[in-house]
Amino acid sequence: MPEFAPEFFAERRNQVIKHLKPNSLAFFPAASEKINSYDEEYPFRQDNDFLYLTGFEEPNAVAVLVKESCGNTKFILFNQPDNAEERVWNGARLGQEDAKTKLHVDEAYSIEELDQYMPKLIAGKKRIYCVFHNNGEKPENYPWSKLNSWRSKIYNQFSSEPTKYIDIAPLLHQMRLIKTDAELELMRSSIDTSAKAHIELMQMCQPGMQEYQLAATFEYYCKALGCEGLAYSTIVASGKNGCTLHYVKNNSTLLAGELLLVDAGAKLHGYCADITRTYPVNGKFSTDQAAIYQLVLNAQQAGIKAVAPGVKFNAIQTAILQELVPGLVKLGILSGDPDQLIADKAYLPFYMHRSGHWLGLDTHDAGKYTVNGEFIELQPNMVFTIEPGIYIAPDNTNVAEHWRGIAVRIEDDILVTSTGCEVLSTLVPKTIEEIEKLMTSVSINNLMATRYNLTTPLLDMMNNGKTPTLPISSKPQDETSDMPPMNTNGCQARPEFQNI
Ligand SMILES: [Mn+2]
Repeated sequence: MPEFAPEFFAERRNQVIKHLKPNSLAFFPAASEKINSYDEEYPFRQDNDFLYLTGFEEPNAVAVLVKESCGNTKFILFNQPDNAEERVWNGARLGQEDAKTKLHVDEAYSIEELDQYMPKLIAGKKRIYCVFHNNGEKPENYPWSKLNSWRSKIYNQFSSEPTKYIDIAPLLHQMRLIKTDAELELMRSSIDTSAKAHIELMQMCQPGMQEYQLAATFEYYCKALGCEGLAYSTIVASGKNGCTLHYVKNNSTLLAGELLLVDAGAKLHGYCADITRTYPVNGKFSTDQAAIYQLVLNAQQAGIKAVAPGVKFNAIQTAILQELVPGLVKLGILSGDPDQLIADKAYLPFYMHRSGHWLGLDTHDAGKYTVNGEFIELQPNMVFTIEPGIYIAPDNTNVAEHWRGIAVRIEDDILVTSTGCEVLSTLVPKTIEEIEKLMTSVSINNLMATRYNLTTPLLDMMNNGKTPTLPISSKPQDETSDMPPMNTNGCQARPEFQNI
């Protein structure tokens, strides 16, 4: 598995620097830590623009690229100092000395010196570049409030304000849109891992299981196979829950006769996968489910077929609609002339999102879809999803009752090649025949018992949806008798773990 070398990020910074005018400065803040509750933080997630240019995964940092009038350039990093107390509580930080060798930084300073040093760096510069969004940061942080405070210091001390503030996002995000070979290798790997985890879920899916059990298994597989975690909150939506596009409660019981929609992906070195499959809980599609499923699959295949360099992004949606809408008419879910129905957007109650999105460091990756009102053309090494769906709301009284509550989405990850495209997530079965074969060919008890080393009560629960009957002692125990004895220093001894 490739780890990115410091030269890799240096090359990206050089690409950015090439586009900066002389006598300018660009700065990129790291993400800050976010509080989950009280004093407990969410797992840290780096700002992706910062990560893309530095490969540095600590919070409280700012990367600065300077281009002098003479054309000389410098990469300056402000980052957290390493200190003994921090090491005890949170582990070692990179610090300033190691930043020079490990990140190829020209100059590194403590983040505590930022507000003192930045006005000096900015003073006399004609142009300041930064990303003009705050990426969920509080408005009192980056970039505007910080810039304003540095500007006021410049005004007081140097009286030479920069003349232009320029959004560098279009340049940076255009770079992120076209993947390098090293990035593609990581994406192939995170997509491959996600595909394997999807197959596991298809094999273990049984009536009576809980949606969250499948969600937990997906995450387990992603991590067990070497990814750092999930690209986004897993959606495991059974039955009508699939009609809620961003359903993440995952707390319903899987019922025989219903469909299950699983939208889930792993993340590897920050690179995301995003795959959706829909399949019958009991392994066999009903006639109605099969009709809707086949229609979505045909639409997805039409969308994939439309992909080639030079084709505009919206050609995919057009191809999808030209398959989906006539199909909905044939099934009696829509009525009228298909072309007119497409023009009138009559499909919106059943298909209300676009064909897909860019994929990369973000699941909905950076990069524009239109320029000056025109959809952009596809280029080799772009990666995106194609994910048509049909969602028939349970309360939609405009359609026959037997259709209501059916939700199907099929999503694959697509790489544009020089001649067409490659489906990167092709490993996960997608045709009705393949899915039914996979779901009915495995003995669930054997699979669960051997792969997860599960005990019989838990297997019973998973298979039957019943609460397991665990052995209990015949007489109530004295509450205090389970307490471990006190050590002489007054602390409780740690109880020994027991095998079950
Ligand atoms: Mn998606």
